[in-house]
Amino acid sequence: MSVDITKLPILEGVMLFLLIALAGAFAGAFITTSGGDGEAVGDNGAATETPVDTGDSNGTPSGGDILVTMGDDFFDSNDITVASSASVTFQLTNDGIATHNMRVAGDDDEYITDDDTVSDPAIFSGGDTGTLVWTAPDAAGEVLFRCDFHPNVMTGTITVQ
Ligand SMILES: [Cu+2]
Repeated sequence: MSVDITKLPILEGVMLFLLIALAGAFAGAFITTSGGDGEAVGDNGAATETPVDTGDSNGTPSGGDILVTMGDDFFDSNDITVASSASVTFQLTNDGIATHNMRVAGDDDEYITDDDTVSDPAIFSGGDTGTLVWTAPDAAGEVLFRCDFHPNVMTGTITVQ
């Protein structure tokens, strides 16, 4: 059932041409729109992947080694972010002259209680290195840490997400 456009009157031929052009434009617009939607979904997908990738490449949120340097009297990283349930080994260095350590509070947000995690060694002289092996809670939240020798000024927060 083909239509021979040459046999149609001019007006009908023009109308048919316009109709086809219009249909094509509509289809094109539709494809562009759905393409845009697809792109948006792709962007969303990328957006959700990006923080995870960033985290993984930083080695921070999902666990592993996190370098923390202690100075007189501060932690160079006092705002640390990790993923929930992450197994973290803080690699500690005392770059200062004073004595320092690192103590992570437990669920009670209190220090010198049974659920604390303390660095090994518990006392760092100037230049000493050590570790603190710690597992992030399963729930998101904030965990406090400090140096026992400078508990008021040498503090930090681990954000669990
Ligand atoms: Cu200290």
